[in-house]
Formats: sequence, C-alpha cells, structure tokens
Amino acid sequence: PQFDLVIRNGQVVTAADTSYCDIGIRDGRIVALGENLAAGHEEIDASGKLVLPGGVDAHCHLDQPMPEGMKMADDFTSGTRSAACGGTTTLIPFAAQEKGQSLRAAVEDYHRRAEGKALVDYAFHLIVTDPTEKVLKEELPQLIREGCSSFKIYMTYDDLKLDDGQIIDVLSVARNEGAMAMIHAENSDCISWLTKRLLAAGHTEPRYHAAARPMLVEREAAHRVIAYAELVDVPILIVHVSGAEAVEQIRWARGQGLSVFAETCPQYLFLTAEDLGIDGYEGAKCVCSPPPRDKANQQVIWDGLSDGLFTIFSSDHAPFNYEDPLGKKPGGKEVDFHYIPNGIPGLETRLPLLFSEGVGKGRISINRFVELTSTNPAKLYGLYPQKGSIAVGADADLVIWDAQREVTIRNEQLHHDVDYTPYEGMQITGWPETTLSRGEVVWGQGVPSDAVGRGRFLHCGRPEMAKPRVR
Ligand code: DUC
Ligand code: ZN
Ligand code: ZN
Ligand code: ZN
Repeated sequence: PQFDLVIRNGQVVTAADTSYCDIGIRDGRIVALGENLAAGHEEIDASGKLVLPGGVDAHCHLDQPMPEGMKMADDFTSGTRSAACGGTTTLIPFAAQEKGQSLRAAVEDYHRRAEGKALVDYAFHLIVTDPTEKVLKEELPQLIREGCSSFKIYMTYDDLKLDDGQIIDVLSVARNEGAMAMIHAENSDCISWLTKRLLAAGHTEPRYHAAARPMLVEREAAHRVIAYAELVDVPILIVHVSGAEAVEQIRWARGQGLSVFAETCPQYLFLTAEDLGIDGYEGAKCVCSPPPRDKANQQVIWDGLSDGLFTIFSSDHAPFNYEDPLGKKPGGKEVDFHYIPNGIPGLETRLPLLFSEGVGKGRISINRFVELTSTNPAKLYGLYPQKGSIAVGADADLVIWDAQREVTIRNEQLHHDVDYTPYEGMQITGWPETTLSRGEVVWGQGVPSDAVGRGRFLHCGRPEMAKPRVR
C-alpha cells in the first residue's frame, strides 16, 4: 500500500479550517489529505470523531532538580505518558540553570534526564538564573542557535529571580538572537513583605499563600517587564496570567503596538483562592503561583481566551505529591504556606478541561481551541509547521477526539505519578480516544503505549513571533 496508515471519515480540524477528509501517513509524516485515499497498511475509522493536531504543552515541569528535601513526582516517562493519554504529543519542559552553574551544564544534565525515557517528542526551554558575562555572550547565544530558542526568567523566588538590570541584559540577548523570552511576573519584595507579616500574625495555613500574592504584585511586575521589553524592542510572553490586573497591562501594551504575548492555564479557569482554604491543609493541593483568584477573574480569563488576548493555553504541570514527605508536606508534616512547593499537576487534563468547558459550553470555537493548545505554542517556540498543524509534510501527531464521551475526573484514572488532581470529581464531556505520535499509537483503547524512549528531542528554530517590531 501507498500509506502506512490512513485515518478515514473524521472531521479534521485545524486552527484555520474544518473539513471532512482522509489523512494518509507514511514514515511518520502526513503525506496526503483527500477524499477516498488509497488503502493503508493500517486504517483507523474516525467516523463521528474529531481529528485534531496533537496538543503542544509549552509549559510543564518534569524531573527538574529541586532544593534539598523536595522532589518532582513526574519524570520524562510518567510525564510524557500522562500527556499522551490526554491528547498531547509535544512537551516543552524546562532546563533550569542553578545559580553558579553554567547554562550548558544545566542543558546537558537535562538531556541525561530525558534520554531514552520519553514516549512523545519534547523540546527544552532554558531557565536563566545566573546571567554572567559568559552566559550572556557565549552560552545563551550558542544554545539558542543549537535549538533551545526560548528561555524563562523569574522576577520572584530567591533562588531564581533576576534583578532589573539582569532582566534587561537577557532581554537584549533575546532580541539579538531571535529567542522568545518567557516571564514569571510577580513582585518579589512585595511578596516577602506580606509573607513576613502574615507569618508574624500566625497565619500559616495554605490559604495565606493567596493573601501573600495579591493581584497587584502580578500587575506591577507585568507592567515593569513590559516597559523593559519596549526599551529593548523585543517581544515577550508573560506566562501563567491569572486575572484582570495583569490582563489589563497586556491589553494596554498591545494597544501601544508592542508584541506582548500571554499564556494562561487551567487553574485560572477552574480554581479560586477559596480552594486553598478547604479542609485545613487539603488546600495545599491547589497552591500555585500566581494563585487562583475568584469567579470574576475566571471570567476575565475566559474573555481573553475567546477574544485573542491569550496566545497559548498551557498546563504549567508542576508535580508534587501530597502525601509524599518530599512533596507538599516536606518532612512528612504540615508546613507553613511559604514552604509548600508551588504548582499543581495538569498535563493530562489540560485539553479535556478546555474542550468541555470552552468548546462544549460555546465559549470558544473548536478552531480557537486548536490554536491555543497546539498551533500557537508550536509557532511561538519555533516548532511549526513540523508540529501544531494537520498539513502535508507535518509530523503525524494527531488526536482522534471523542466529543461525546462523558468523564468524571478521577486521579486513579490519570497516568501521571502525582497522588492527586485538583480537579477530582469534575464532570466533563469529551476525551481523546486515540493519540498518534509520528503515526504511532501512543494512547488507544484505554491504554498508553509502553514504547518508552521513542520520543525525540526537538531542536526549535527561531520563532517568527520573536522578531522585533523594529521601532
Ligand atoms: N512558576 C511556574 O512556572 N510553575 C510553577 C510555579 C511557579 O511559580
Ligand atoms: Zn512561573
Ligand atoms: Zn511553570
Ligand atoms: Zn541536540
């Protein structure tokens, strides 16, 4: 036969188009789209189903080295498996530089952590925490040219944060090299000041995590980094935007003609600060930064998803066990809120949650869903058109989506190694039936493939979206 695999009779959806056609796959790539394609060695009948480009989760944390006494629950095997079972076929986790470490050593270490362990393809973002002369002049430019063309910088966390001069320096490297800079925007000094006062008053429970990081700390940092991006004339992406005040800053920047892109995550649609207060310590399960806000802010995030404010929708999967002494309760006991590791799991539930509550409830179109979860993240980080679309020549990374399937989310049915999901018991409609990575089934008939190690490292190109406006 002419094709290794033909997918027939599905409703094929991209960010731009919806059509009924067959998809012919050979050597892991899409080689034909058309009606009544010739036979394949194998065939999948997708009647009554949607066929979407595989999800690209451009913000997740896997097996990141942690400070003494803490450990991430997911490595590249459990993380990529969980992603595949939720319809995601490309992951971009973070190779994080420790202060004092060379950036290249951080990347080499991260390659060793991923090597032979991934079920689907992956790329790396860098995290720059120590922008020495050598990093700015040699390592960062070289790594960008070698295929790590995006990096995250932090404006908070003592172990990670850059000062303002350093932020301007690394943004200037992004501009010169055509890299995409991702910003964690929260004002560090405000958080420290509030944290001290809360602890002094005896407020140690998880819910005070939200009190220590009100929206103004996110708004101020977003405003400041937008000014630096304007100064340097470079596009930036503000990650994990949580609510109205940061959204307002981004809308203003766009109005000025600045290339300020924005990301949001499921926790800002489906959780609120009240979830940090449930049952005493249980709220630790929902501790992430920025914290979830309230119902009115959830609506602002939905508005931004539908009207184009947000460019991408990522999980920010940050896997810490609740019961494990190395997880949410370091030392096996309940700890003050500022010691609770920040972050929640979400690789597998990202697409189903947005599909059910977004597409299913009429808040966004199915094409916008594909754009936010697959096409735009591929474009933003230099992986398009290999990833993020259904087109001749693209990798055959596809999801056959059952839009009718009703699911009650249960952690025991998920495939990560985290001992909880913050979405336990939520009822949703729509779930991936089959996930294909380069033409191979990695999730189907209710089981993940055991072909661990087939996932490949992807070299990212310079993203078109990182090009300066030249002002
Ligand atoms: N930032 C992230 O990107 N992920 C988890 C926690 C955080 O602060
Ligand atoms: Zn962050
Ligand atoms: Zn993150
Ligand atoms: Zn390489």
